[in-house]
Amino acid sequence: MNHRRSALLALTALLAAGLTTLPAGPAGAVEVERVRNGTFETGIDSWWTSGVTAGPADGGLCADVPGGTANPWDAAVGQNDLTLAKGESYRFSFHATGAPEGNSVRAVVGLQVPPYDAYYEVTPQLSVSGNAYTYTFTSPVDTPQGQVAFQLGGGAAPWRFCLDDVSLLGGVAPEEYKPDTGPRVRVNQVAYLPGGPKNATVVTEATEPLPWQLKNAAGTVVASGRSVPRGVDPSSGQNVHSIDFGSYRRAGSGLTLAADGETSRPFDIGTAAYERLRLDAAKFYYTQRSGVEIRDDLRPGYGRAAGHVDVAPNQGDGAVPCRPGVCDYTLDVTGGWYDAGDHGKYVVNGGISVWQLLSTYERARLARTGHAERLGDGSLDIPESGNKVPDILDEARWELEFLLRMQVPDGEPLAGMVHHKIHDEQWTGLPLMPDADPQKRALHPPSTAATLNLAATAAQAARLYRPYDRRFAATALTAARKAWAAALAHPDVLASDSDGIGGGTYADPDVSDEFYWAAAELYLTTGGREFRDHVLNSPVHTADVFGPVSFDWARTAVPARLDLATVPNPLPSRDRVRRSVREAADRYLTTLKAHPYGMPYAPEGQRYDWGSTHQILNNATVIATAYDLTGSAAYRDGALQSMDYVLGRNALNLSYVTGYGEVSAHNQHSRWYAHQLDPRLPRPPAGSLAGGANSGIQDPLAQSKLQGCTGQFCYIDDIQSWSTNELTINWNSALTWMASFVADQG
Ligand code: 9MR
Repeated sequence: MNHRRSALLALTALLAAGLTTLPAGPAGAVEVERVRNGTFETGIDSWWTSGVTAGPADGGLCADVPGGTANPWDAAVGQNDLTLAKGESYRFSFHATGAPEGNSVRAVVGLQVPPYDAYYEVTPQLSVSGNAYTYTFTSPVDTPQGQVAFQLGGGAAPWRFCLDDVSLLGGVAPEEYKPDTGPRVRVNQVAYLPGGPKNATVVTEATEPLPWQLKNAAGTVVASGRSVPRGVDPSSGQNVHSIDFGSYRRAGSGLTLAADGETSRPFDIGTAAYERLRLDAAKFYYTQRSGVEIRDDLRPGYGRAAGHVDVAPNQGDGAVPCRPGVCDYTLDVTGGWYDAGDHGKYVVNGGISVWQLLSTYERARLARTGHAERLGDGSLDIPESGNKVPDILDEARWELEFLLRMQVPDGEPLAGMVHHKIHDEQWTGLPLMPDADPQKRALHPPSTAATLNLAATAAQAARLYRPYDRRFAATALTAARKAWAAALAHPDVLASDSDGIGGGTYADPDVSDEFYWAAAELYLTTGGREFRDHVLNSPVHTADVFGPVSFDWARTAVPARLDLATVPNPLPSRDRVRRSVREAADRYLTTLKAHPYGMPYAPEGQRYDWGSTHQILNNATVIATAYDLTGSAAYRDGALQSMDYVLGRNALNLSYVTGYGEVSAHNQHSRWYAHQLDPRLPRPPAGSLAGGANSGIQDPLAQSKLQGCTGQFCYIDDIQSWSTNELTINWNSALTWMASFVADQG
């Protein structure tokens, strides 16, 4: 399990004074003050300072903060040894000033020892005249080693910080988190296609049909009808109706839908937004690149120094050793994409992401409605634009080159296998620019899954790059064959599910689907009998592989089926493969039709998966592929309708794609798009998909706000919620595929 560490300072407390008991709080609970000498009556007793010149002043504590430090925690004041109780709510308050104007303090309640978990943190901007700040949170843990810290570093210029009236009051009433869900009429806030389905959901107490009106931007009613009561939706717990206004087909912008006295957020009817989204979703990858400077002229506001290129404080990816005892060589594993909001690079997640970007292109070339030229050279504004190679292939190659570097060199015992991942030794805090990561990097052991991911994607690359770069295609195919042979020789080397310190585990106990996928891609590229036989003899070939979640980084049988079904090939049982895709699409359509929010996703017990938005899009991809195979409008409409949930037709009335829709996720968990924590940093770029509702709520922030949440409500647009609100390469690849499909239907 991964844990995001927020670096607090482990400094020894000076004094441990007694606790003050205050009058009884709500419901008879006793309110207990945890901070000692919070009003600085006795100077700065009980407080530690680090990297600042601090002392008593103006009845409080003032600190002169030097300029030019790298991290917030390089200059700080705080207090240790505070007892926190799991499930108890605390009111954290203080008074602070900052001069000159515009400086921020990162105020954290967390763990004083490694791994420095932050249980609560805020970064208010301070004023010269001063303000009182008050927050309530619930502790996710029991610990006697709680810490309050005020982190002040990271700024270029020196400044002065003053603090008073610090309090951490236990036993207060928990603050109920109520998301602001806006109007009860829920629509796709971006756009419906003129010739596509148009559906909405109304949250209402009403049990009888309600009248609705569709209005144009001028407020004129252009269509009307009656809603369909759908009862209580188990994925949200809400009583809902659905509205179908698909018979209205005129393009326009700023339309709204009114029902039950409420008016939806505005939306368009048109294709333009999807043409933009297809590119923005794919442009996401350039700014995730490791090992190269991001050019501000190509991504205004997003330029940054190259990360992990052996320039201090980075320890670099140029010559990375293995974890102790794993190998005695080093590898140059520069390049690739950062996985998500962390600085790790993981082969199995890189694999599915590359596959999906390449498949976006391959589909656009092969499908009746495909427009490969829209992803062509010059489409994505990347450094390679203008090299006569489709930009989406150039972008995927950035990751492929990295995957190739992860292969164990010839002459080593596991030659041909592929290292599972490379990442930091410890989890790092937020924000942290890639070039500022001071951690040691290490290669983790090779795994059969990683090896087969390289085999599959390098084989797929070989057929797609051949027209543009024969040498690269040949290199890729050689590596794919070598990986395949190595995987056969070492068929059960699994990544450890406890290897999750400093990076995600990406452990997968079953690699039969990875074997099937790699064999399928090698077969499609080479026609080789060995690969064909493996496909035909694999139990995965005849199994029902289309579950409630069709595919993801750990479930790779469906990618194989989709490619065997769509990429021309003479496989003997190909009809059955194609039928399996159609039948699966029928099932996802049944789910979609039964769902009052119109999505092809109904996990067992409404337990939403980590990254549920991309699971919905991946299920939609199966439906879309059935359309490509058959041309049947029911599949096309189902795939199109699936986008609605992601773009706003949901219980939270929120688009999960940054910059798309009137209200969209924009605080995704990322170490460098950390605007929420540091106003000088940008938000995620337009077109970044948030992971979305996750019933597991594994992070402390989500645990404190979302305990007991139902399905769709298990989400919060907060940078600290890494389990519900991260951005990742494998989620944006699902968005890229689907956005491209939808744009092609315009
Ligand atoms: O997407 C991954 C999810 O399927 C796993 O359950 C989870 C826990 O291992 O990890 C997710 O992946 C994260 C990875 O471990 C580290 N980088 C960020 C990824 C997205 O949160």
